[in-house]
Amino acid sequence: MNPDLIHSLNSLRILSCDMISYAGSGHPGIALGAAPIIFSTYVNHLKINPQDPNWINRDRFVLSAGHGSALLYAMLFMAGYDVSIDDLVDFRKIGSKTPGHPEYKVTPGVDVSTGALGQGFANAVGMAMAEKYLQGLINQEIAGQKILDYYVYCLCGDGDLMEGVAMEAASLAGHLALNNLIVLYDSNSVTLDSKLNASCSEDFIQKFIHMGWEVDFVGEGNDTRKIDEAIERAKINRKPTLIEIKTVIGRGSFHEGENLVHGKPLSREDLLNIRKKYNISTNMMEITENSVKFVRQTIANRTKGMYNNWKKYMDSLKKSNQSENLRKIIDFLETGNVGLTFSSSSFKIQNDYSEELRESGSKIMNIISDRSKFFLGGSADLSSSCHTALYKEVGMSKKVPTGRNIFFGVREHAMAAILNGMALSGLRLFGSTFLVFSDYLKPALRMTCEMNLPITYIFTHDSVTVGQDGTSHQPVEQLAMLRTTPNLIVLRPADINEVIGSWDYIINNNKPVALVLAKDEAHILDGTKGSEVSKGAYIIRKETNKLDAIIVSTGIDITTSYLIREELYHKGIDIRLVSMPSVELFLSQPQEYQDSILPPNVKTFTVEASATLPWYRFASRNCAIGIDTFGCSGKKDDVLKKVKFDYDSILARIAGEFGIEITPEPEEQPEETASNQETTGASSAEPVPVEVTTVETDPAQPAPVEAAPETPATEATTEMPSLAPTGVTVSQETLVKEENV
Ligand SMILES: Cc1ncc(C[n+]2csc(CCOP(=O)(O)OP(=O)(O)O)c2C)c(N)n1
Ligand SMILES: [Mg+2]
Repeated sequence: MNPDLIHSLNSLRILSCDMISYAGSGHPGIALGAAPIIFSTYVNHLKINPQDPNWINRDRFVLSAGHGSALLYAMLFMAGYDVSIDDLVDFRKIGSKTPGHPEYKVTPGVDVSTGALGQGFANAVGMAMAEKYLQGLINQEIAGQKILDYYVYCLCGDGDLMEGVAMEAASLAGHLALNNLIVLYDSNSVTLDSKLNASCSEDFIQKFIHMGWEVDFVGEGNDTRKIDEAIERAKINRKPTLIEIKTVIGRGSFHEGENLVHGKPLSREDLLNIRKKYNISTNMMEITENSVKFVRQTIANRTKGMYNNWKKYMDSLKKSNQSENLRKIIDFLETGNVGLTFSSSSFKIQNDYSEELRESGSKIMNIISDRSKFFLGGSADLSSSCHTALYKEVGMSKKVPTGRNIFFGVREHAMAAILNGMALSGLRLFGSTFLVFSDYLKPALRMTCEMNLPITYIFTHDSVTVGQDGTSHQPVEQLAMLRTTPNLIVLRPADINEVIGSWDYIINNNKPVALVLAKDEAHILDGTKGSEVSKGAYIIRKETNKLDAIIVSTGIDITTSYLIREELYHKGIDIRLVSMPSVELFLSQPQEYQDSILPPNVKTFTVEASATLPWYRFASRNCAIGIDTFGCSGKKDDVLKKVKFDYDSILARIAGEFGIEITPEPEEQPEETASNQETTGASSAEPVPVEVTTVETDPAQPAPVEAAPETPATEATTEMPSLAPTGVTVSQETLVKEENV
């Protein structure tokens, strides 16, 4: 073998181990064992330009085994990225370019944040899907296009392959035949705690074959030629490829082959020992010029032509007569412009509008989807329940990679991790499931937030009112979980006005968002405004004379709060009603605004059908009204009564705080309505009107000074328009009239 290559490879090993010992923490096992894999990939295969790390047609490299960060950073330095020896010295220090595990947008050359095992693997699947999608769009414009033809490489370990999320994603990758995906499996049969066989005895090769992958095997992970050959074979496969490469963890160290070397810096003696074994005579954190030169030159010789030719090709394309579509695609690739404009101010909604919120959500996202091909998404097998299908679009498949409805299957966790991978290509994405199952995808949603990716999670069936499916389907604590996730904007709109406002926020702010929608019907409420959603909270019904108290409420629960507010007004309690579609957005407003909506020292109630924990920062003592127990299987109204979140119970609690005792009406068996019988399965084509209770006013009380607006409760039940949920263009003619767009 080429002695320069061997010297460079060994220098990479030593430098990585130096970094770890210098920092006092890190993972030398993978650095010593998997160095030949990463070295071969960078030096002999990746189509990259270290001087242009964001080149849109670069091959992507995902270090799913993120604990190998030192190895990656040392490789990036040697390859010529903007990472210096000083940056390597700063490994794991605050503010450095070289954090403990790879972080997106921190280190040039790092395409995605990894470290939580399994995520990177699934991100790589998403990246490969995004490329297929974009390639498909370009292919419709130019045959034999060369704008995008990159591979996604992923280096993973035993730990990644044990994680469920990787398996979910691998299953979908096989199904979609993502032949642009090459996974390099650092197979050392050792993990952090023990040998792999203490917990795992399956045959990954067989497993992947059954999931529709090509598989390959390299028996000696130190043999870069064999690794090269396997990668060359993988490039021409018609399926995704897993290359199992047998390595020895901590190769060369006193503890090679043992789990001890996985995550403990090598001792001074061991650093000297490996220097001897690998024939490297540098001091700590030093590297020979020759080794760096060899790597940089080999990469440059191999890739310079590719890069320059691609540039020339793009220049000539841009000078040629491009179709409008191609122009948009090139603009998207170069600037990230997804060509979406959306403003809540251009919508006018009928006063008597009424429909399930998930359906309102569906209409708006279908309007958005008409405007940009860079907007797409899917569901973990619940699009017909969440109403998140793009009606004019087809499903994404192996044959039709341009399908804009992604069938993720019942794989919530992979859905979110794949969305992350796809979003890294600049696409605007959404994914849907029931709110209760947001727990299934939390680790990937967390990564969405860490990386600040503009993904919209649409969580429907947002409270115990899902009813008869029972506790497994009734979210209680999920909103608290979402609201405690940093950098996530949680939006729980009250009616279609706020749904439109939510999408306005989503489209114009590029943030990770959880859009939480009720399955229940929502009448439009007097006072709701789409334009106020971005402020997080606003007054929808002001106190009439004097401010006795405030009710803060969200989502569908505002309807109940509204009725209670009116009833209490007639009992002499003057309440301000505040809609708070987003706690996070409200807290980001200037203090003055916050105080104008929620003046300090005013008795404040919060009303939301979910865990009360997030509300204590606003609610007065004993005034956070919510649900802190699991629900139960039963009809919606019965469930609400059982968890004491029905109209009467909430009214009695608030009134009780003012010394007014309200005796709930004798319990009646609620009538069987179609709405509370419906299960969480796909909804019927004809929405069914819900019954609305009429509020009795108390004639003994003085009439309000200011006439109360007509409340939804006093309106007759609105006959809802019929909307076919699938395969039909959503008509906006009578329901949502958009102006000036
Ligand atoms: C989701 C997750 N769980 C646990 C860890 C902690 N952890 C980091 S590496 C590792 C062992 C991984 O084993 P393997 O992939 O075989 O890596 P190797 O020891 O061979 O380097 C564990 C448990 C993690 N980073 N992510
Ligand atoms: Mg291992």
